[in-house]
Amino acid sequence: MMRLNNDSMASLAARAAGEISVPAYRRASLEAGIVHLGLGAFHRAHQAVYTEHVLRAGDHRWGIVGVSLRRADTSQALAPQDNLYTVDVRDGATDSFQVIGALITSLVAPQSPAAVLEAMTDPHCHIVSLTITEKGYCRNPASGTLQFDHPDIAHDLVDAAAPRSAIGFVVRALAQRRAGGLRPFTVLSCDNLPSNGDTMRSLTLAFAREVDVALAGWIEREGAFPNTMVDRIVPFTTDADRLRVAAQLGADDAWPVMTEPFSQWVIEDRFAGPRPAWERAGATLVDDARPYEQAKLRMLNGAHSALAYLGSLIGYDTVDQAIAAPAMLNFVESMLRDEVEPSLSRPALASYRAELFTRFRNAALDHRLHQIATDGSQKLPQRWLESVRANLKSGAPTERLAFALAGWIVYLGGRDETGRAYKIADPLADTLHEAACATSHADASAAVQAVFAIESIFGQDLRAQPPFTAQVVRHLDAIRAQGVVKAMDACTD
Ligand code: NAI
Ligand code: CS2
Repeated sequence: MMRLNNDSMASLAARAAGEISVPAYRRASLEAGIVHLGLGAFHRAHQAVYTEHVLRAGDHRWGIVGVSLRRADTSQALAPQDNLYTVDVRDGATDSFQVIGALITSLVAPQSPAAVLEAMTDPHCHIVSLTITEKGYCRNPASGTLQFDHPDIAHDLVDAAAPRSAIGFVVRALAQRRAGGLRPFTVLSCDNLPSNGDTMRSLTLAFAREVDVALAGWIEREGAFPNTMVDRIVPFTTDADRLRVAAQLGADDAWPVMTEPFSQWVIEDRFAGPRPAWERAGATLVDDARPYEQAKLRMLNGAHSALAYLGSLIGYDTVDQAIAAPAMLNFVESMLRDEVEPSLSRPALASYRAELFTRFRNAALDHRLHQIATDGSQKLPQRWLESVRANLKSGAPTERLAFALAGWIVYLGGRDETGRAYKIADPLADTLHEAACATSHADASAAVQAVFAIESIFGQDLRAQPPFTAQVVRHLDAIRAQGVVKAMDACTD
């Protein structure tokens, strides 16, 4: 079978007779207006799709230079196909396919850090966006401060010319732009972090102050780090997805991405320079994205994490399987309604909640619970613990959030209720496993104490909330004694 690339695209378009949407603009005319760090599935199915719309409408300033900060696999897959790839949108009944032309180059930072810096310091580059996962920010998840002892940060402070971390690249490129008389680019975090722009700004400034105080002052005055709320479920791509896309395309695509029809992007409209008219592609430009972003992190992602840990323990593999279980649906619905929504200010929360459940039921996504369960130490502070803190302050209930935490502690044991073992994927995996399992099963309170003592997740305040920790202990005992479903039913009654 032929390979997707610039040459094969025209014949694909003719063959598919309008069923596959392909770029009709001249890709060679694109300027490299955006450098994107973290060329994973999400960027390619979300921000790149909005940008593709802008390019197809005729504004060719916004070609994307994609950068992998870790592995060469994405670049190796995409380079032989001229960086074209397919987005397969599944609504559960049908698929629709779009070939994206926005990605003009894919670089691998460890192979060529100088090429990445060159792209970031090009006068055409106005935006550096990021989807580097929560752990890519090298921050303490509880306090939000930069981990100066993180190996990548420690490296970049010494060897600034060949950075490893996203923050090292951003600060080095901004220093070079300042030295060259260029304006700063806008830094656009698109990760699931609380106040992702403000967070990136404070980490960047903390790093820059160590390098050059005058540089930090310039970034503070001239730089822009808008907050964003990003939402589209994008599971990792499997070989079955590749076969399905090839069958439709009539050509091999080594790394297509698949996603749901829903897509939302709320962006604070404060850029340091020009930006694409993403609003024409459906993005919402606002003054303050935080109400949207808080609701999304605590509701969608909070529910996802509860489904991931509790569902995995029961033995489910995917989100749609877990949400089909009446006990799970009932639990997650009441968790959102009674314990998450009271502290949120986004409009129309009840309809937002209903829409989430429809999205979770999309079985065509085959969204693996294991993917969501990854990196809990980096995710849970913003997904669950912020709701817990708000409720402890306001007097709203915390029973289900405590139950979810107890479920996570059981999950950290590494074995589900059917006896199946799984791997805990988390930068703190060993510490977490040890804390959750160091004590005998009879002593749930020692396990809760040990887990809550991990300050980078829980801070210092939550372990000093005896009524709340007692709830977690009680649920941990109940799950261990009765299993998740029975304990959950008792908790939801
Ligand atoms: P992915 O696994 O396809 O890609 C992750 C990317 O992050 C890769 O480019 C990888 O090299 C990079 N990365 C991983 N660890 C890193 C580190 N320590 N430092 C720097 N870069 C690192 O994942 P995907 O689906 O692209 O998701 C990435 C992020 O996008 C998520 O963590 C989340 O913050 C955000 N997001 C994802 C959504 C999804 O449904 N997949 C939806 C909304 C946001
Ligand atoms: C998920 C998210 O992997 C996870 O942790 O909760 O990536 C989720 O799919 C997205 O945030 C949806 O927008």
